[in-house]
Amino acid sequence: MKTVLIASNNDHKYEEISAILAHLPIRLVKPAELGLNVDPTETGATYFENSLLKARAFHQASGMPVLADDSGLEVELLGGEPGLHSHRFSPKPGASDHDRCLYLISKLVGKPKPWHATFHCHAVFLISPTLIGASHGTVRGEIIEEFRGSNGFGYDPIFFVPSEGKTMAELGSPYKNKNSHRARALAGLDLLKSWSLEAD
Ligand code: ITT
Repeated sequence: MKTVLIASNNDHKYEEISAILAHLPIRLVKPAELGLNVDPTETGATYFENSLLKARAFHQASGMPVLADDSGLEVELLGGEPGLHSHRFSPKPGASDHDRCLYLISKLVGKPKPWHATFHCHAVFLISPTLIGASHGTVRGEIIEEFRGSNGFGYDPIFFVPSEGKTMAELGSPYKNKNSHRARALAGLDLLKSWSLEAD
């Protein structure tokens, strides 16, 4: 079976990508399974550039086809912040997902509601330095002040999906893996689909 390396050190992403792509005849591995210690600095100016940068770094280290994902949350009232800085958003050293959510709420308290926000994901599938596919996905919602639900990761407990009346963390993986920014980006990754279905 064809094997693809997930170019991410975030185990939550690995779990979600594995579930989203479960219908494809490919085996996904994470860097730790190969003993890879690669942690590229995300210096790109866009999600695409960061995703490509991660894909190239993991491909260079492994020689394998790789699948990278760069994601972020853009809040309208904050001019699109935290965006590309979603992981490094909180000023607290060693900040957790919970700290990042609290910091985001603290930036919004007092501002008019609803606090519209959009998750973005740019996925890159790189087979070789010149054979690359990319796709972008988004999901719109609102940031809320209270934490609700225990599924997912990152900003999911405070990301409310109005059409469902629940946060992404309450909706859980069956919903998220069909409707998230990541699910939508991966659904558009035609090169991954065609390559996985080609005979060896
Ligand atoms: P890698 O770069 O190793 O893939 P990362 O966690 O740094 O892992 P990103 O830069 O793509 O990944 O994502 C930045 C942050 O955006 C991430 O740490 C979360 O806080 C948040 N985030 C991304 N995807 C999310 C999701 O599906 N649900 C909730 N928050 C998410």
